[in-house]
Amino acid sequence: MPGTVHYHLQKLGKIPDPFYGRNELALQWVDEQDWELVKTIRISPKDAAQGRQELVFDGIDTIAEIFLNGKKVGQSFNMFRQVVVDVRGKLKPGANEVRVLLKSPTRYAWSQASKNHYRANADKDFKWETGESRESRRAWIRKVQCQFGWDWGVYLATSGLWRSSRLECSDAPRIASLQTRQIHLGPPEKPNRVILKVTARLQAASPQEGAMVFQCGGQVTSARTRLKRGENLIRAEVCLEKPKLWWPAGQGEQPLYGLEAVWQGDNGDTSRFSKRLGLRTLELVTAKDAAPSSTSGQAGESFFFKVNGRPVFMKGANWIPADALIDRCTPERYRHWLTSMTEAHMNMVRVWGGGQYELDVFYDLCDEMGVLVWQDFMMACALYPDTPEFIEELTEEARYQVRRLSDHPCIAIWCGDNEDLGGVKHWWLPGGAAQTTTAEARRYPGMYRKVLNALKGACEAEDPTRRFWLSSPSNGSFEGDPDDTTRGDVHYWKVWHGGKPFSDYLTVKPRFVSEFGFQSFPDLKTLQAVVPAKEMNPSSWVMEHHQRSPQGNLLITNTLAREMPIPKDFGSFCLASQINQAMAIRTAVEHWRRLRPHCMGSLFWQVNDLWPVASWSSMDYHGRWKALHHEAQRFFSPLLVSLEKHGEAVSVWATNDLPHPLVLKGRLESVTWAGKSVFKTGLEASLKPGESRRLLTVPFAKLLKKGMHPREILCFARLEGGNVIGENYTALVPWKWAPVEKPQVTAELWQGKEGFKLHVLSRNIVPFFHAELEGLEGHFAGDWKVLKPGEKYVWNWVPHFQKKPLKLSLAQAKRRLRVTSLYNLCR
Ligand code: BMA
Repeated sequence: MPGTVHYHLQKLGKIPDPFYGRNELALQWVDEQDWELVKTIRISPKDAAQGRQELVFDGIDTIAEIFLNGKKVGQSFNMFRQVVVDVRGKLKPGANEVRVLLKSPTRYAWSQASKNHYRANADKDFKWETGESRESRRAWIRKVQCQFGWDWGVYLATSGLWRSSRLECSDAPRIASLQTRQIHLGPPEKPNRVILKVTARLQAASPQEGAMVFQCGGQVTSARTRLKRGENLIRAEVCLEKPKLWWPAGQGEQPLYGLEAVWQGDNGDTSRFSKRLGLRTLELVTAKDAAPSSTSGQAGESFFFKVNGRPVFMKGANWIPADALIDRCTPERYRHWLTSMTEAHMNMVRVWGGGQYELDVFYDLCDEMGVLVWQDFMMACALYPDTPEFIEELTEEARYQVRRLSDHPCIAIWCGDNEDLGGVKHWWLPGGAAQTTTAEARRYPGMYRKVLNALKGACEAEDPTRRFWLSSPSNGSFEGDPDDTTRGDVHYWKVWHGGKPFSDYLTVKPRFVSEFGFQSFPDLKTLQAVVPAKEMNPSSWVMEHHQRSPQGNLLITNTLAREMPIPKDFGSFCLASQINQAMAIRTAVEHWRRLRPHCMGSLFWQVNDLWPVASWSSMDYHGRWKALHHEAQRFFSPLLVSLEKHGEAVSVWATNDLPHPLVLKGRLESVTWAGKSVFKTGLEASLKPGESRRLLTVPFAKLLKKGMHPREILCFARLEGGNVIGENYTALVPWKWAPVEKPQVTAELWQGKEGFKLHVLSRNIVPFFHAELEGLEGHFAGDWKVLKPGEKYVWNWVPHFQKKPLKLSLAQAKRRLRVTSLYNLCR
């Protein structure tokens, strides 16, 4: 430990890999058992005599009794809370036995549900494939909710110690938390000074005297204090002159300041706590529109984040737990995901409420890389109990998590839950699929309010610097429609779950989109590792197990037939589904970015997977980039050039997310598939920071030669200014009708100082050119591009998870080079 019982059983060879085939179903017994962890700790006579003796568990998963030398000393009901057990007087010099009895989470949830007199409605199926009740009990246990099955996830309800645990013996107090507030003085983008108001929370086992010393940015403040037994708050101020501000990725640097708090007891004992801070102001601006928005024609409320006084458009995606078995999430894997996000110009990630408050390494990396975090509290698609015990657990959890995380500059917002309000307002009305009774439906709004108000109260008390947002999606209040597009955040699912065409996205003009997504299959390699060869077909017995969205395969196949030529084999089908996914999300993001400042954020669903599965992710379980992640690198680029098709015309837009003005020149061109230029015109634009503007509209008639059909050409636009480049294209008909020709490409591998580079040049238009180095984990930066004839591209090879330099000659690498394109996937 830290870890899960499941993964330990797998490592010991007691159970097979739960991800392989349909193994998950045969492993359901694991979460129906109680498990026991035993450890012998040897302690010295000195430690056995210390004033403070505490067993500290940062996270017990989940229902547990804790025993020391055979006597029960503590318990746990919530995996999201720290458990501190006072064991003073119970330790003896020499061997001590610590035993943690982990109770079956599934049985606990079921017993709670039947013990109580009402149903907490929850979406998604409970052990759906084993044919057990469809009614979910997961809401009754404070545990990762998606471990009870989700529309992309396995049912593996783990047990274990999932964060670190330790025995602390000392005469010094425990520093339970250290929190700061910042007061910025001077211009918001360049303050002269930041005053840090620091609060340390000390837990002392006995009254004692000493000094508390705080250090930050070379400044030291200290105060003599007399501690009482129990909790003590010590406050101080540190003044930082000429502070260096922390910015989200793409807006500036991410300098971090170390803050250290040291208790120096007069008895000679010390304790310390250190963390890193980023100096920034952040505000969520929700202001009533003075007049109907010129974009939507409706008046509503803004919804945008202002960092250091500057409005920033949020670009990013939703994050789920990165592995169904958390112990397999190494820091290297976290680093890979976060680096991949910033490589795709993301500046925000939403830690979704059906998962977990992430491990420290996640937030540390977000701080370092400038990725803001939309942090949900861990409740999703369910109605949560309003029993006093449950509310008590939830508020304690919020206190602990907010104290733990609030100093991370990356955290932008606290949000109550995922889609629970939508459930109360829409899904769980009588007559719906949830079979809610009228009595239940009458009760639900009150229950929801009670739970959320308690959470809000705890959150706001612990962190007055951030907004508590009621639910995602919501308009910010209990009243009205949580899916209101004129205010608040929205989840837009009509294109996936509703089966509407991609163009439907263009009709939606929200203020901030925190979810919308489209599925695809992962890479064939990813599937081959968990699916036997004879099952390699999207709708086979095993493959359907690796597709959890009830309509998933139907929608992938239907929409492929709607947009794309039909792929020739299973591997090509997987890749074509990824192209289709990329096109769906590209349509939405480009549109919502064009709407800036009316719309100020677009986070797609979802960036990662927790096992190998067909899903909405842009990177698969192994961190392999799907076509969507490459496309994100283009559609999230700081200068977006985009082509909007409307009626029989195309408009060129430029959207500037950079913090400085741009003076741009370029051109719009239409080209035949064979590579002949048909129409060309110059483009010029000056853009203010944050400006998005339509530059030019050209009717089809001009883009085409007389007698030509729109399917015969593709339009390319490019704008350039200084070292900023934006480029893009649009087809005028669905890809399936485009007379794509056999690619005439040369793709040559070179070796530079920083590694391999692919030089790509084509004579005709090559849609979705894809290259890889077989057997190597990595990607070419620029991959899956629609190649413009005559244009030279240089794509760097970016290895994944590589610690040492690759020992591979150019000749060897060349033998591994594989290329394909839309044409090759279908013919
Ligand atoms: C969203 C999420 C998840 C779900 C996804 C895909 O609304 O919040 O609950 O996995 O849709 O259906």
